[in-house]
Amino acid sequence: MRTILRGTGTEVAIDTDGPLVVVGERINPSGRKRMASALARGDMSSVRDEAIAQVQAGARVIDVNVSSPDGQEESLLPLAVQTVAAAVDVPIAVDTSSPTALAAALAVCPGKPLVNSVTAEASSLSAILPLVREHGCAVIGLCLDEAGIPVDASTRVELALKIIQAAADHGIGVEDIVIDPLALTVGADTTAAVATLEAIRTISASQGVNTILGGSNISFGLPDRGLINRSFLAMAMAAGLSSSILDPLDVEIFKTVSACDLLLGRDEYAMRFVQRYQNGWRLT
Ligand code: THG
Repeated sequence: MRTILRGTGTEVAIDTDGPLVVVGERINPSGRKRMASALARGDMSSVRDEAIAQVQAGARVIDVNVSSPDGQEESLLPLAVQTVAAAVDVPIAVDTSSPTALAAALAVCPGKPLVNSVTAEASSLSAILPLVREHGCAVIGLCLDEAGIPVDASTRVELALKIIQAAADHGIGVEDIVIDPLALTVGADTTAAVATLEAIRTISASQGVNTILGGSNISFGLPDRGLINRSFLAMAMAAGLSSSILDPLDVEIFKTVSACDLLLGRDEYAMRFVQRYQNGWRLT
């Protein structure tokens, strides 16, 4: 299945049979004090610079998250989306939990963005899906509801089905849905990774739908988080993961993605792997 996204100049397909689509995560003030204070001043220079750097490093979609405790998201998100669209030609993932900020951002976002995200909560489905339909976007469906993130895989699969059904009721096709099964930390519960991998396997096999994982929650509270994150990504790709929100400037994670694409038969003649190696793991 192919989920088509469009930027101002490029079309990207998240494809259950294709290489992993890397969504750049770096436009996000959480844990980045410098970006947070620039955003609070309405200074978009770091947003522009991070968009350009991530595309140069191989990101094919740019996630834009400007959430902050002091609110302003309704004015900052459209501004950040316009800044990214002016700086790079790739599709944008509009990352917000605020329906009003989302509506304002979609009104100015060119192409066909990826809405990040809707949950299986009734209030989220009814607020977000009409916007997705109206603007002809694709949408990430998070496997959580009023009770939170289910610990087991089978309840996450049920929530994925609920989102797919609700989207169909709003006239949104399954090809425009990307399911995020979410990851809890293995530091708190050593069955956490297995549950997420099982959810990816079941959702992609039974529905044929595209999947995405973000963040690095899996390793929270543990040492050598990069090692855990890269190992988990390799396993998730083997389970059928088709896209991931990650830091493309982290060369080690980018190398893992390239090696796994090759090992999963998604890099004919090892062309991309060899080319990236020859480029010193820079540029695609
Ligand atoms: N699923 C979906 N969307 C998401 C997430 C997800 N969006 C947000 C998040 N999770 C993915 N994005 C980030 C962005 C930044 C970081 C992690 C995930 C991050 N920031 C460092 C910190 O907080 O310490 C800053 C480190 C640095 O300066 O480089 O780790 O799961 N659909």
